[in-house]
Amino acid sequence: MREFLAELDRGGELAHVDKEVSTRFEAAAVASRLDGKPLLFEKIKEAGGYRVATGVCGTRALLARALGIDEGQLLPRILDSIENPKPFRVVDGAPCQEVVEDQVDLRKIPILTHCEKDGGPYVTAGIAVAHDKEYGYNASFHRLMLLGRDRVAARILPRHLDEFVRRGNRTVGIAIGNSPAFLFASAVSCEIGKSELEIANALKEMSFTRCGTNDSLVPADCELVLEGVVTDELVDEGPFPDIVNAYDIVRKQRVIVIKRVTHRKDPIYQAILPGGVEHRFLMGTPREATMFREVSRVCECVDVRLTAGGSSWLHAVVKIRKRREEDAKNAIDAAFRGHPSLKQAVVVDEDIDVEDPDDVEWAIATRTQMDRDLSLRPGELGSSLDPSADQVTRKTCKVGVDATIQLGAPKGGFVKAKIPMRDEIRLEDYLR
Ligand SMILES: [Mn+2]
Repeated sequence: MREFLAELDRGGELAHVDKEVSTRFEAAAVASRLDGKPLLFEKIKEAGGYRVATGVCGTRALLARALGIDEGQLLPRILDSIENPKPFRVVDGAPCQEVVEDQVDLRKIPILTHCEKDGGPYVTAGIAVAHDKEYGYNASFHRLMLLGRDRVAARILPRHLDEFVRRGNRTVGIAIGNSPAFLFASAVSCEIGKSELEIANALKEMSFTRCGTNDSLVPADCELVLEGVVTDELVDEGPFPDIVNAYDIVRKQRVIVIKRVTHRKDPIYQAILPGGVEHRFLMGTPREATMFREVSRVCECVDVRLTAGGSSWLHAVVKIRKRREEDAKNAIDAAFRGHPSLKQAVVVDEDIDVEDPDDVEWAIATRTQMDRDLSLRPGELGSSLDPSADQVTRKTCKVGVDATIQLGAPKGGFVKAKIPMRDEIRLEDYLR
């Protein structure tokens, strides 16, 4: 992360906050006002030794830059790293272990309190790495609610870390202050046994180091590591807002006891604003890639976007180059396969700008007849993060919209009228 921040700084793209800020609401308030912008808090009231970074990897442009590629190459590159993960190096003497603290006191770390009803201060950019003899190394994000000196409550969904713990692998290395490649790879959901560490290394070469109190690995160049043990003790976790920026329900979740903290000499704590641009980007973009893959299997997919209005999670726009009438309907089915939490899929032609909600709505307004182009799918399994879905069964009504031009229809009425010269003229030549 540090290397990338320095690169942004050289280009004048990192905003510095020199005024001393509190971890209680104030840092989150500033981060929220500058949502999506890389930001470094130089002075933290409650934790003198630390600086705090947010917005490190909140946009396609930032990730593409960190990976050294063009934005247009992003989805294919992500898919390639998932298909072809790359074995990584393990090194000793890592920067993240410059300082070793066996007397753990998590209250010395500037863990932010974000929103008014939050259950406590929350670690939002912590990535837990766990090991299993058969499945190898797994990395995943888990929000952590601070409980006290050496204890946090971790939201652990019934996915890979949960399975690892059930199989008796209780130790984790929780890495904080990570590079864009590791942040991004850790947000990818793929099959168990495929290592997010290797996906990260395929995105951008990196090395890992072994924890001191357990056999987990963490990125050698991260800022801060919490070495912990996942216990069977359950406590109330929450309230805390998730990606749709609405409060998630309070649940019984496991306590992780932290045995040792290691960090750099002048550590930078990393926070991801809940429900903010960076949270949505990291969580949503891997799903855009898996939708792109699934749609590409049934027709020619040009691009996929989860929309900002749909919290970069629930609504998608799929752009296709339509060759057969059934392409659009097949693309809708494929999009739902590629992202099971998806609630609404709109399929558009290649002339529509998927980044522009007005353009997408224009396609719906001028190219659909809803008795023909709308498909409702009631009673399907959706996202627990959608407050309107059944919160226990996750049952929801999904919707597909075919907003493509019908093949064989006279094209004239569907194409935007063009004004010649419009894009070539220099406005300075015309205005006083
Ligand atoms: Mn995994």
